[in-house]
Amino acid sequence: MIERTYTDEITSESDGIATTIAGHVHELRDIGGLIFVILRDRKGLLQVVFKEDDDPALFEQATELNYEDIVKIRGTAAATEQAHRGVELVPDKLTLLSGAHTPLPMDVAKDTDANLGTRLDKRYVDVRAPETRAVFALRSTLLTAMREWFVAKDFEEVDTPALSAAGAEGGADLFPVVYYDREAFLSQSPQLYKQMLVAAGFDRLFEVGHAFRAEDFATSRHVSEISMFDVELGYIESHHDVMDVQEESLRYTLERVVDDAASELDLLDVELIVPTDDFPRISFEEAQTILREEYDHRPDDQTDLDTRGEKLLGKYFAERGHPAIFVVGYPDEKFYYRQDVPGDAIASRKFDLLYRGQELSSGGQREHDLDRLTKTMEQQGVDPADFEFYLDAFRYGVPPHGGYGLGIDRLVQQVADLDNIKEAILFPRDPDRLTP
Ligand code: AMO
Repeated sequence: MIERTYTDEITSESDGIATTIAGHVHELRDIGGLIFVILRDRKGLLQVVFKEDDDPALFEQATELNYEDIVKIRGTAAATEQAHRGVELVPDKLTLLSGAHTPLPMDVAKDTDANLGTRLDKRYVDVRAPETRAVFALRSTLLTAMREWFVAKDFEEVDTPALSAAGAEGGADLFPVVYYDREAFLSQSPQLYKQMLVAAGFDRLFEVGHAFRAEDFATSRHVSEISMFDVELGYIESHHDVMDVQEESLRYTLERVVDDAASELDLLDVELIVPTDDFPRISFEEAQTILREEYDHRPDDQTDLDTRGEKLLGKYFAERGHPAIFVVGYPDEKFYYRQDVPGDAIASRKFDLLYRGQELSSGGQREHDLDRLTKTMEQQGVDPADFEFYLDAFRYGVPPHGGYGLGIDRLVQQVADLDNIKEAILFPRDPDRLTP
């Protein structure tokens, strides 16, 4: 390894210490006889000042530098009030490790000025910008925290296949792939496998994986490849047990982000409010009543909330101190949710979590009775024969169970307050984008 110190370890208290730093030339200012280089590494920025009078040969070398060149600089730390962080480096050796072509596709120091298309085309340059990099540091903190909650609560992490014989979420949105001599599909969701694993005795499980949706969309909250945090648990009494898990894990995750990603939130200029009260759990009918009576909004689809409806509900509950709510009991749900349960006042035990006016997850109690499951499939025009590999698991004993799938990209979008979900993904996929 090249021996070096990260810039964040060099502070005004490092005054007089000889050190070597390495990274990109973030900013470059030549003011005649003096060249200021701001070097950027993974941890931050540090100013380096080349003075012609002190070392003409080294100064000459610095005049050749370009933005984003990768350099190694040896020098001595000097405390100074002139520099942004109260310290700078007085260099004595400069090594160019790799040159950057000019012109650059965007100004990295002010990357958000470029349009999103250009930014995504040149993502490896775009993520160099500290504000963009902060999104991914925050994302990593968030995922680590969420995983930690589940591990601490005795959930097991599992891996289910990305290649499957049938889609769990509906036929039209599948990506077909050639699988030897037959057709297979990229997984839309680990749904069926989560349930088969509960049947197998994994009664507290989670999976962090990718799901693929061949949806034709042009929105700021959809992508074709999603990162999903999936959860399933057995021996539940109702969907409320599942909502409890989701509520506690999300609250913990957000608290950890506030503590552990404070500098990233600061850089992104976000004040993250963690919901402290219980998340309201309102029925689908109550949601529709609020939309109708408060906002005169009547979604066309009587079985779902539309984007505007979700936004309005988000506004309504935010004004009452609740950034997160559950909407429970959607009608006409997918075959794997329990629906029309005798005694229930709601149409199904399916819920969505809305956070700041956007759907973050779907979940619920599952149908674990084989006869009812098969009947619902038939009613919905789904051929049980295509799902025999799944249905067979229900013949050998399945405890009552439920779970949810949370869109990680949407959560990061909301937490980092990004306009477009693609900003929350390193290399997003959409109908027009398969590279880089
Ligand atoms: P659902 O299809 O609602 O449920 O997906 C769960 C969550 O995944 C996210 N999501 C998406 N994010 C970005 N782009 C998309 N195209 C996209 N599609 C979905 C959303 C959504 O809430 N099997 C069920 C979950 C379960 O019941 O356990 C499922 O996949 O945040």
